[in-house]
Amino acid sequence: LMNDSEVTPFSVPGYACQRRCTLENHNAVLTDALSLLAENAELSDEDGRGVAFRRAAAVLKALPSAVTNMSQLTGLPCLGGHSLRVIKVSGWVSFAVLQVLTGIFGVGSKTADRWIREGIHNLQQLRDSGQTLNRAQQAGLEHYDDIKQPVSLAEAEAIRGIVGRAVASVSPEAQIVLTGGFRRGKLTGHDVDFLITHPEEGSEVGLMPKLVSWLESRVSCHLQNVLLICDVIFLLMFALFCRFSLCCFIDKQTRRWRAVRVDLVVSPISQFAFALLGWTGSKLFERELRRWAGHEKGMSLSSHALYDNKQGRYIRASSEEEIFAHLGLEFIPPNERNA
Ligand code: DCP
Ligand code: MG
Repeated sequence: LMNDSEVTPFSVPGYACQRRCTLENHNAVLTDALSLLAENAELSDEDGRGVAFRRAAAVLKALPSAVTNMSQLTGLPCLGGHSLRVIKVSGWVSFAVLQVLTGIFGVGSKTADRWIREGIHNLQQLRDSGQTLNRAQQAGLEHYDDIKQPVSLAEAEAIRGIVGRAVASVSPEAQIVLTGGFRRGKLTGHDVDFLITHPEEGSEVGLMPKLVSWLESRVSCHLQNVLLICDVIFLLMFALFCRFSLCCFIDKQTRRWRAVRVDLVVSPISQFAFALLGWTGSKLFERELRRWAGHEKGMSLSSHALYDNKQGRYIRASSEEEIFAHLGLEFIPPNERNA
């Protein structure tokens, strides 16, 4: 980057939830580096530093063109010394190892840390180590390459068909929405996120276990007998690993089984708008919405509710638009929440 006093500095509002940020990124080289540093900080449990890097990356992502000159960044929010300086990265070896181990579904940084200290530095060493793995970790290790591979929009839609069918058979009136990155217009994702609700408050109770057992019972039939739905040969198994993370095995035309992460969230209709807003992301956009709500409005926002701290009461909303209005923010549609 050159220094040139002729250049007009960029101007960007302080909160990501005040900005419109599409998937078009003119500063990918810079934001990739910052994201990597953020990930590094998060893996070493330095959340504060991680957030600082992510905020800085989000500011750069919102710029209308590539940064050509350091002086354009003068006065921009969230770009502290850490982010502006070229950062000497030490400990990349252990970072790379951590990335591999925490990349296993069901393995967090604590577990990975323990394994590294026990001399486990790769998947083969883990397989050979005789470590006791829980069900999620076993599947994560077995399907490591599949789960690492991005999910395409076509796959997400095929899975929507499967899960939609399952939802309809356990609760005909229940509704299912694709959330997460795909709702923001992304063409690939690391998983597929769904939000499920029922128009009658209370009828969503017990839906998740019913859904899971429906899927699991189907799965055992499929083991004997491959089933064709919508031209997609799909589903070897569905297994509930943690609260709502599933792993499903589908095939595209390749006739190959494929593991994909699926996140299912069930929400009562009274909380649906909050859940929809909360699960659509991006993660930074969500964090910034909550920061805005707290610091600027004296409110607490979660994916369940909005609470007015001063008045001491919950504020109802039945759409995302209403929530933005309560927060005194201009409505930003999902495809412009890619902070
Ligand atoms: N979310 C959040 N905070 C978390 C986890 C999730 O705010 N700790 C919200 C914002 C995310 C959404 O849920 O955008 C879905 O989580 P994902 O991790 O699946 O994120 P994306 O769907 O945005 O990314 P990807 O496309 O990689 O799946
Ligand atoms: Mg997702």
